[in-house]
Amino acid sequence: MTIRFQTLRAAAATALLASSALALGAPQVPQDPALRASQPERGQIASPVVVPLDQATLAALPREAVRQALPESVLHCEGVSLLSLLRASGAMPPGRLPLAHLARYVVADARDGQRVLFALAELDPETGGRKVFVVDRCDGRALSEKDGPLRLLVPGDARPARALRQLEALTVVVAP
Ligand SMILES: Nc1nc2c(c(=O)[nH]1)N[C@H]1C(S)=C(S)[C@@H](COP(=O)(O)O)O[C@H]1N2
Ligand SMILES: [Mo]
Repeated sequence: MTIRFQTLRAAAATALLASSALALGAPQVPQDPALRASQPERGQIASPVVVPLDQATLAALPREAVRQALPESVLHCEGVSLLSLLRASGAMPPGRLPLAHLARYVVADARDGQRVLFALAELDPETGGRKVFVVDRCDGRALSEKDGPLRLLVPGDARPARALRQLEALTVVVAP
């Protein structure tokens, strides 16, 4: 009886210590994997992935017409969707975006040093549905050196701050 009582008392003390440690520590996170925004194996996804921007890659993708309002003008351009480019180059898987990719984003670099980014979830048609384009022609002619030769367009952005001129590189990474 004594041993049993002491065992119970020890167990109760351990439980009390454990619960106070939890109370002091980080908030408890649900352990159901289905509730996780990203999966533990996300480290297995290649990062960084450099997205090709060469002429042959772009020429193989469907071309679309894009209208972009800018502070002082409206551009009528043509180019390819960023989604099709990311999928064609293997940087984004086809179909429903796996949960592990919700922590990934594409960084765009311009020659003038300006950088912008888009979460893959933002681009995914089933999630954010944001349409982004890589264009090479506007208003009937190839883009100038000041604006191109490639430019991003994001017609749905309220402020066209991500309509990146002088696009030089696209890189997909997992958030650190
Ligand atoms: N490379 C680069 N792209 C850029 C910017 C920039 O500073 N550098 N400014 C952005 C902002 S804030 C706006 S409003 C638009 C303006 O486009 P425009 O210069 O063709 O009128 O370009 C966007 N793209
Ligand atoms: Mo701007």
